[in-house]
Amino acid sequence: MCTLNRSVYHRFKKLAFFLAVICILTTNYGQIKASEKKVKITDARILRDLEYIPGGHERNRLDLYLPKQTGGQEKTSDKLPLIIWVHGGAWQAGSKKNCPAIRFLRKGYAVASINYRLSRHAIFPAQIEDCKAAVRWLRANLNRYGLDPNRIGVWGSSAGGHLVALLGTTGDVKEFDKGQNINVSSRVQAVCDYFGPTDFTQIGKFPSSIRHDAPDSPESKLIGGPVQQNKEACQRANPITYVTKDDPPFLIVHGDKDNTVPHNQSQLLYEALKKVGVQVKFHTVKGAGHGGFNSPEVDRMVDDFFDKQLKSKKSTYRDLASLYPGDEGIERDPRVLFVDDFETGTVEEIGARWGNISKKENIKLSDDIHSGSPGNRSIHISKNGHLFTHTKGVDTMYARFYVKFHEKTGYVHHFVHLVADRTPAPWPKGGAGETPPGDAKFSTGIEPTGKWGEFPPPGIWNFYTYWYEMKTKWGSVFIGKEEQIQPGRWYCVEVMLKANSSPDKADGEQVFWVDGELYGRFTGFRWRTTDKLKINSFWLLFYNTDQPARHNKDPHPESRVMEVWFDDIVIATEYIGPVYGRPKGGKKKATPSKSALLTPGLLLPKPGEVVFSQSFEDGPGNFKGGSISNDGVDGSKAYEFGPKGVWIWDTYSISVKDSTMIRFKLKPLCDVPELTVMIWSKKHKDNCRYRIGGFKKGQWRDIEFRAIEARVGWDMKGPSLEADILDNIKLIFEGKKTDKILLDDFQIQQ
Ligand SMILES: [Ca+2]
Repeated sequence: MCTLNRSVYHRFKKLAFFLAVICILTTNYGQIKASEKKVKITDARILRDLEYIPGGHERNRLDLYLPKQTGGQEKTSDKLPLIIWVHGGAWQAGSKKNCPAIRFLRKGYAVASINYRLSRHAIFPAQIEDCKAAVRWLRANLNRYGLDPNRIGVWGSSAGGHLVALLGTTGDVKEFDKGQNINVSSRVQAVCDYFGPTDFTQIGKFPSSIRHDAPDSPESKLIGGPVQQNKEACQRANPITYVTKDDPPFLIVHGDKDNTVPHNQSQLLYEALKKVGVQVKFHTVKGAGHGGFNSPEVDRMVDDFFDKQLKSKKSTYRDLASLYPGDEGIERDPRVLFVDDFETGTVEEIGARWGNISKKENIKLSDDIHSGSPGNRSIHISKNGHLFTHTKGVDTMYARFYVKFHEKTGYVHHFVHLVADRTPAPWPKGGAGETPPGDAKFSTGIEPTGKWGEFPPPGIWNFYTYWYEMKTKWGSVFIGKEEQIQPGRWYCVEVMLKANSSPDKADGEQVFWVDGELYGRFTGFRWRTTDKLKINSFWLLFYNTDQPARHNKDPHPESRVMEVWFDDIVIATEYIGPVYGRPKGGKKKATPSKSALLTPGLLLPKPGEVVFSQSFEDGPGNFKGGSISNDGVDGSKAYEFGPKGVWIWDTYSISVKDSTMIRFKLKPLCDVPELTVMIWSKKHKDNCRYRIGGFKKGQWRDIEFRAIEARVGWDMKGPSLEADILDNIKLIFEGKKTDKILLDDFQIQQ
């Protein structure tokens, strides 16, 4: 009974297969339906119609299938391999829609399925140019999807088999790389070729249902003329032409009864690859025609092939640094935001390119370098000092620095910080003991801590973090692996700070590594309430007081030497890794970066037009509360006011944007500890305040602040003036009736 059923089933299967072959033949080896069998997609994120040539032909699109668990792999060893499916259809038809490779999603691969221009859109080499453009685009964008740029396999059937074979053998050929991402490699690491044509000049010599030598054959249409009269074009389109021993491993599968693309086409490719020593397996499916193998054995062979070549392979690409031996040229990588190796310039010049330096007198260049250093110098800070800089604002920032503490180091008060600041200033802002507003600021410091005396100086690494949801007003501490930092030894320290993806999601993270080893990962942060707040500041800080010695009950604080060395700083949007290998030319010099604040419009919006101004030359205008004075800037007129203040109402009406700036000059004629700017908020039905300190009696001072920095509430943590209407302003201060301040050159910029 069982045997009978099975035999009926087999006969039915054979019949079905036969019918399928007939169908295929009638469409001129078009749709390889039988091999492109439908696979159910579960648990995948599907990104459809991604333009791999932005603004290119409508066929230059691909679908990307990502297993749900991808994303957030910051080290490349965690990243997934990718299989790219190239459809068949005689270069005349077919679509990325039916993609048999999606079965690999379950096995922990990502899958892409591409369209390319058909022969009616453009003749060869348009098709291979498109395939290569797709590989380059994918490779350039893999990181953001958590994929490994060094483990890309390709699989295609029939015309797609021809194109994947070409991708495999032309990895070292430049002529088909055209257009965008041109510096990105189009090499692939494994090729599975399902019965693709190869040598068009020989394809007509074997039995086939197609007259391949005819002027309207698929091959003739592809190369733009009858194959036998265009042998050179055939050679150019033949994967065998480009076979070299550095080609990636191949798996070739072909039915011995293929009546469309003769089996011999694969035989020729196999022999050429084998001859030069390329790793190749040629599997002939007995009795099978043009695809439709429907064989678990063949499926398993393909699975094993990709598993062996991609999945089980340790990627040679470890991290960003491994692409640039000795960090040479790393500053030119588009993922890199800032570098300094301290090989160039004086301390003064270094401070100038960073944008801000403090206690210059405590900072000097040193010839003490770490063992992997590709350079000759590091920077040395004693007691206190900092370098502070800005990068383009990003949602995820990685920072790497090398650091060494003095052998006799004590406990350190504050150390290196990453900061997100909505209204960046050239100098680091204070804020200790203040909870920052969720739309204005968050920061994390990677710092050594003695953990209340448990560890000798400088202690162990921990994060010291400020954000709007922190529990205490003095910030929060996150301790990772409790590994004593050895004084007098160089370390590679790396930090990652990742903003939450949207205001309601608590998916922010912070991670740190020491010498490439993960030491601490902390997740679940809602760092910010608006995605306008970006991570944009890096603070190389060495700040010391006697407080940590007390907290850690240091018995010998007087014997401590507070000195530190830093080197090889790289800030990027991807995991960087320790310096890898040596530069080609021995020692190298990076072109150091400069602060993003020094490039107008890169970090701060370019100032718009001045929409209101008053310099008091023709009287007070609508300013009230004071009187005209002749002691203005450069002998001009000014406006003098007392503690009751100066105000202007209903004279202008300006909507508050990120770029809206308020500027004026003040000269106190008395001692004024602090002045408050008050702006009535229509949105919040309350006053917004902005406080200014640091005045010197008798000295003019330029005040400039972004209007959104004014905040409801005296503690400055309330909502900002964003999207409010600015139509009034009042300046007040505390003092005696006779105390006076001069105001001049008042301006508002949109
Ligand atoms: Ca250096």
